[in-house]
Amino acid sequence: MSPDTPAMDAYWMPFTANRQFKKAPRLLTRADGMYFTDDKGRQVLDGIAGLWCVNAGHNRPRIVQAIQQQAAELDFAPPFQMGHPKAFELAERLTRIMPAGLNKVFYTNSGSESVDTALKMAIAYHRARGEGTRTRLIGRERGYHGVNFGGISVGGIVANRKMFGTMLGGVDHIRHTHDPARNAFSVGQPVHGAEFADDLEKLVALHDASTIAAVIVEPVAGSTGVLIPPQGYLQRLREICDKHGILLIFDEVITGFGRTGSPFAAQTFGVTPDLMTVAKGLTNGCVPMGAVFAAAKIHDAFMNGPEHLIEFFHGYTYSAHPLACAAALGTLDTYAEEGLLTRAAEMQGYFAECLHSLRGEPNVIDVRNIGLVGGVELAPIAGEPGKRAFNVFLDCWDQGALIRTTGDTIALSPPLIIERAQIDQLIDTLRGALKRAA
Ligand code: PXG
Ligand code: PLP
Repeated sequence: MSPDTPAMDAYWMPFTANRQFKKAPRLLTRADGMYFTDDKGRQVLDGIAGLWCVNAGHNRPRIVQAIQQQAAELDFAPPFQMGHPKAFELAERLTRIMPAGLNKVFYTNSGSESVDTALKMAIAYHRARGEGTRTRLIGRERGYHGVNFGGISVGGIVANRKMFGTMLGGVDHIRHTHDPARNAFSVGQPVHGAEFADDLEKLVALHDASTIAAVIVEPVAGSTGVLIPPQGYLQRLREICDKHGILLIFDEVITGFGRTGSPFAAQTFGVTPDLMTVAKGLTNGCVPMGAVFAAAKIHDAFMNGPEHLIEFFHGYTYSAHPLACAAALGTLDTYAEEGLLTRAAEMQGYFAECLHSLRGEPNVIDVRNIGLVGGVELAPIAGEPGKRAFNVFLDCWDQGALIRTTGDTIALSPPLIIERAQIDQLIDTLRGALKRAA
């Protein structure tokens, strides 16, 4: 540890092996473009866009300037019963890139808050229309919807749920779509598995549609190992929801803002939800911000009653924070100027070719990809799940590349500005680490 290493006792780190980390800290001190710099001055290639959020790369001038100017001009404005111009400007700008059919924006500060907001909107929407029995929420196994109580209730990650008691009542889950026996090493969307969506029909038969408010899924499950939707799956989910009056929520916290080759995965897959949650890439990760995009019919259902009364009893102190709005506007400018919201579609062929060249390396049992997202699943070390992938992560860090692991799957999601030579560097580093982890 260098003499400049700070004291580390007080900071209880999130989703971190605290004791292991503090014995051998990995500290980042600067970032620019595709690279971090660590506390020893090493350059580390960012293979995961920070944490799936820095889609335009680091230290982008328009975003930096926007934040600096905003801090000196209007540092805070109360969001309840008050407004500021950039909050409205940003919402209008967002409607230009959203899937047709969605045109209302509610601001939050994170993906987790977006999820809980969307779940509350769904339940309250049905009640506002006189269908107050529709309170049940349906999630999916292996879903990740953040860490608040609503999100872990509909989520499907055992470790994120088992410590926290009973969570929300009235929640059920459909099966996940991961089917390596039929789909291993699929390039892009797997062929098999549209029928997994029929689980929703089973839950309708069990609970009755009149009790179900909404279904929430990630179009591509990110945190649980990059699970790509089988061809026709999302379409079928949409059809079943329409048939039974159930709202469909897409959690696009990871897939939003260009990750899959279109501004949103809804556009990539040609399926429009009723509500969409976003965060991360909305501000390029520079200032915390999230949002829920809603169809007009949902918003409009609340616009009843006396006009001086609040229509939706929900909001955060920092909803539409001026710094976040400024950062988001600078981010949208950067995305537009550089064509980043569709750049993954241009790069995905080369990325897929390089990624799938890892097939045949030691312990690689599946490779999955869409846009600029990649998953490489490894056979676990017997009796030590997650350890092999974690060893690969530590090795890549030593070799100057930041990757992410979840269980024994390695996830890649580089900034959308990545060039071919950097894709080569990322995959070569990973290949070396895989060979050493054999
Ligand atoms: N929904 C989805 C689909 C996400 O991926 C959240 C909600 C929650 O967002 P916040 O901003 O509250 O963290 C996420 C976040 C990983 C990883 O390692 C992924 C996320 C967060 C932390 C780690 O894959 N996604
Ligand atoms: N707890 C207390 C005591 C509060 O007064 C507030 C907000 O006023 C909150 C929690 C919620 O904080 P936030 O609006 O930042 O989510």
